[in-house]
Amino acid sequence: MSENFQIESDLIAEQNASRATALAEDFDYLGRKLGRRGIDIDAIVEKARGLRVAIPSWGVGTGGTRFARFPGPGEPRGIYEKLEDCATINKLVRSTPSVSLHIPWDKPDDNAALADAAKRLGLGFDAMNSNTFQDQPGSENSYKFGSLSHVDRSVRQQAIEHNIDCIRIGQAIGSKALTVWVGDGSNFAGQSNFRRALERYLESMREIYAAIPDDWRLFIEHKMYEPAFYSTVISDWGTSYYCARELGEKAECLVDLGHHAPNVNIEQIVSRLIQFGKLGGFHFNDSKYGDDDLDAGSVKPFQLFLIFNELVDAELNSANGFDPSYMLDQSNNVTDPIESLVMSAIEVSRAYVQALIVDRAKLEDVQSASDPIAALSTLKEAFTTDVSPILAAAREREGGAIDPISTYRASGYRKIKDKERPATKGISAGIV
Ligand code: LRH
Ligand code: MN
Repeated sequence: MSENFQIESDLIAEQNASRATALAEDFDYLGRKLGRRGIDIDAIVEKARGLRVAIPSWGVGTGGTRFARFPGPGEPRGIYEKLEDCATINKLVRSTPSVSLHIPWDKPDDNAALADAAKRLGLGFDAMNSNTFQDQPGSENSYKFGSLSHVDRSVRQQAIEHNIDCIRIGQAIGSKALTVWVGDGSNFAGQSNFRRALERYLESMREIYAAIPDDWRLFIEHKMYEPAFYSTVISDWGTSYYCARELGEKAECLVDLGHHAPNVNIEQIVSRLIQFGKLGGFHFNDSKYGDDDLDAGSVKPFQLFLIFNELVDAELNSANGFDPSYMLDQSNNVTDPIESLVMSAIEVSRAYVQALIVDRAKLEDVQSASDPIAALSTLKEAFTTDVSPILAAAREREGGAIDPISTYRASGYRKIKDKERPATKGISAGIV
């Protein structure tokens, strides 16, 4: 595997050298500006250097829709090539050292070999993702009418065993969490008994929970609709929260930004889950209509900022058990997936840094004074501050690229991978 092309640190150093003066000027200017607000820019850079967001293995392949998928050049053809691309993203932005696998899409033939390969690439593994929304060749039972909530015990048993299998693989490669998203639901009124479906889901999840190691977490991912279009068993944060409470302290709620109706106040859902001690993690992406899985911060950057505003508030007030797991979950249908994931990782860092420079003392004062204009202006002052120099400095100090996209393009990585990876028919690394 090591003979495959990788972007070397001297190329990054060379590219950074040509941008160092401009960055120093911009950084100095921003430092003085924040200094006037009593903010130490270097302290913010140190915080930014610590932010980590996991890459979805399924994100480095070209995604598609039910209408079509347009594979790009040099598509990864398996988990090892997916890891190469994940390592390339981390080399450039230095905030994505872990990968979230999806089973069976990434089922390793040899767990230890996979863990070694990841280690050599400077990567680790974040939450495992089970898949009981597709039937596997040769599988005994179909998930057409559901999985963990299916009326047939044998189907539920198959789905439970699959989730336990994901835990075992995760333990072997160093993961510490399992994300369970099920598409279970109905397409017609009367097709499903809402109460009994949820009871069956919980009964199944209790068996999965029993297999969760003590130092692991179980993330419940809710979603309003799709693939079911009339009702979904775990359709909202309230149901997810109820189930997490029912299951026990290792069970927490995962918020995928695309899994809500348009205009839902997701930052308030985040605040609630933090207050209730059940915020487990995120799948960051963006959307305009449905679960569009677009690049994070590409449609509603203000919403992403407002979500991090709640997260930073919790971090500063060390809310009980507050340790959310940050992951991207997007489908890159028309871009180079590496470029989209690099941009998304940068936008997540941007929202975090903008939230770090919010004048929280002032915000508290104007909130107690019921002064909405002053409150909004206090947030907007942070949101409209161009923190790019802080993000670039954090990457550079971590050994990454000041300008990741230009550096990536200068490396010719995709062209080289196109030669290294002759396309193989029928292999799809993305969601479809
Ligand atoms: C469901 C979802 C879930 C993954 C899948 C790839 O929409 O967000 O997190 O399993 O996408
Ligand atoms: Mn998701």
